[in-house]
Amino acid sequence: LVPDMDLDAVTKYSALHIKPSGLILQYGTAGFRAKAEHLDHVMFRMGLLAVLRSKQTKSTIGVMVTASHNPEEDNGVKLVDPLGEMLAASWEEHATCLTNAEQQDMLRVLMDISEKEAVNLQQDAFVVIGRDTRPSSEKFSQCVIDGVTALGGQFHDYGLLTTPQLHYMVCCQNTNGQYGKATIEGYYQKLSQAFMELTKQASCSGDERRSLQVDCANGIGALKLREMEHYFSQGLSVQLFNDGTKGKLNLLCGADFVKSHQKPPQGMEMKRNERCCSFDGDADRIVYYYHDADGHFHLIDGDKIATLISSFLKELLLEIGENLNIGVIQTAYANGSSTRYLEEVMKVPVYCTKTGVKHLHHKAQEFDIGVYFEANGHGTATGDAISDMLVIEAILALKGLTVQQWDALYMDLPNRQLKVKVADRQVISTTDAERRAVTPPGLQEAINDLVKKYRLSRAFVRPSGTEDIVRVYAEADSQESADSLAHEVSLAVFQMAGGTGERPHK
Ligand code: G16
Repeated sequence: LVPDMDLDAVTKYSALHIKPSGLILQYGTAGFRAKAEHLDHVMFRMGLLAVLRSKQTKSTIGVMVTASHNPEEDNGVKLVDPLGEMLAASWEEHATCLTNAEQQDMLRVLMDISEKEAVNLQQDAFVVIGRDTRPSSEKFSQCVIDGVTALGGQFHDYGLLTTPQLHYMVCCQNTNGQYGKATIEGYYQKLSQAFMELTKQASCSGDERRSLQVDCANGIGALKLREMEHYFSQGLSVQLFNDGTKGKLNLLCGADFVKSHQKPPQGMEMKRNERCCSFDGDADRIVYYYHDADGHFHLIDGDKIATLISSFLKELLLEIGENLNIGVIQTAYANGSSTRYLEEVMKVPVYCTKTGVKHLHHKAQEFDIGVYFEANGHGTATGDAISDMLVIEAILALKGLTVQQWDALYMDLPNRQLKVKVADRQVISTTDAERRAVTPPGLQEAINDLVKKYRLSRAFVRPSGTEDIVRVYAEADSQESADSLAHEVSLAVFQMAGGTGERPHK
C-alpha cells in the first residue's frame, strides 16, 4: 500500500467523476480526444496523473483542455512536461491505463503508477491549467482541478490560453523565469520584442508597415492575437477574421479546413496577391495562402514554411561562418516536392517521423538547429502559430520576399487527403514512419498496385490519433490523378479494413 496518499479524498472526488463502464480511450497523437460527453472522468484522472508527474519530476506540469482542430462538440486533454514538451511516452501509457480503469479499479491503478514510477508522495506538486474556448472547456478545467485537489496538489488556472501559451507557462515556471515571465504579458513581450528587433533591420529597405489577414478559426487565437497586436503593431498590422463573434469553432475555417480542402476559409475577404494565414482552434498550427492575379488560390503549407525558415537559418550560418548542423524533420504527409527541394537544392538533410509533433520534436533534438513542421502547419523552429507567424513575417521583410516569390520556391505536387470511416481503425497498423501498412493483410499490396497506375505518385493510409477515422493521403502529377488515386485507395480501405456507412464516393 502507498502511504501518504489521502485515499479517502481521491475516492470522494472520483465519485463525482464516474467513468462510463466499458468506455476505452487512447492517449493519442495529442492527448485524449473524444466527444465532450465522454470526457468528464478523463479530465479528473488527468488532474490526478499531473500531480503524480509533478511530484516525480519535482517540477510544474501543465494540463491543457482542448481538442484543437476537432469540431466544437469534441474536447480533449493533454499533459505538458517540465520543459514545455509533450508528455513522455511511458507516461502516455499510464494516462491510458488510468483513464480506462473501471471505477472500482481506479485507485489501485493510480497506486500502481505511483509505485512503478517511484513517486515520492511527500513531494509538493504544482499544476498549471489552460483551456480553449469550447463550450465544455470551462467545466472540464474544473474537473482537472478536482483531480489535482484530490491528491493534495497546488494549481494555477490560467483560464483561456492557446495551447502554445500553456507550454510557454510551464517552461517559464520550471526555469525560474529564465525562459520568460510566466504571465500572458510575459509571453506577449518576449515574442513581440524579438519580432521588433528582427524587423528593425528590414525597415532600412524602406518597407512600409506590413499587413496580414488572419483567419482565427473562431477560436482562442482571435482573443489572444487581439490582446497581443498592440505589442507589435508598429511592425505588423493584422486584420482578424473568424474571431468567434459569429461562426462556429473550426467550421469551414481554420488551418485544418484550408489545408485539407485546399481552399480559403469562409468569412474572409481576400484581395488578390495579399498574404493571408489561418490558425487552428487552439492556435498551434498555421498555414499561409493567397489569391493570385487570376484569382487562383495558392496554399503555402507547413512544408513551405519549414523551407523558408531553414533556408533563412542556413544563409545566416553561412554568412557568419558558423558550422552548426541543421536538419529538417517532416512526416509522410510532406509534399514530395518539398523534400526534393530541401535535399537537392538547399542541401539540408531531411528526416521523416510518425505524425505528431512529439515525434518530430525528438528527432529535431539531434541537431544543433532542428526545424520541424508537419504539412498541416503544426511545427516550429520557434514556438507556435503566433510566433511562427511573426518569424515568417520577419523573414519575408528581411529578405524582401513577396508571398508569390516565397510560393515559387518549388511547385507542390498535386495532392489529396481523405477520411474513411471504419468500425475499428486500429485494424490498420503501419511501419516505416507510417508510409506502409502492415495490417490488414493485402492492403499495402493493393495500395502499391493503385500507385503504379499514376505518374509521380505516392499514397499511404494511417489511423488518425485525434479523430475516429482512417486518413488517406495521395499525391501525383496532376490534381485529377491525385484525386482519383486518393479515391481508389479510400475504396480499398473501405473494403479491406471494415468500412462503415456510405462507401467513399467521388
Ligand atoms: C494534432 C497533432 C498533430 C497532428 C494532428 C493530426 O493536431 O498535434 O501533430 O498532425 O493532430 O493527427 P492525426 O492525423 O493523428 O489525427 P492538433 O492541431 O489537432 O493538435
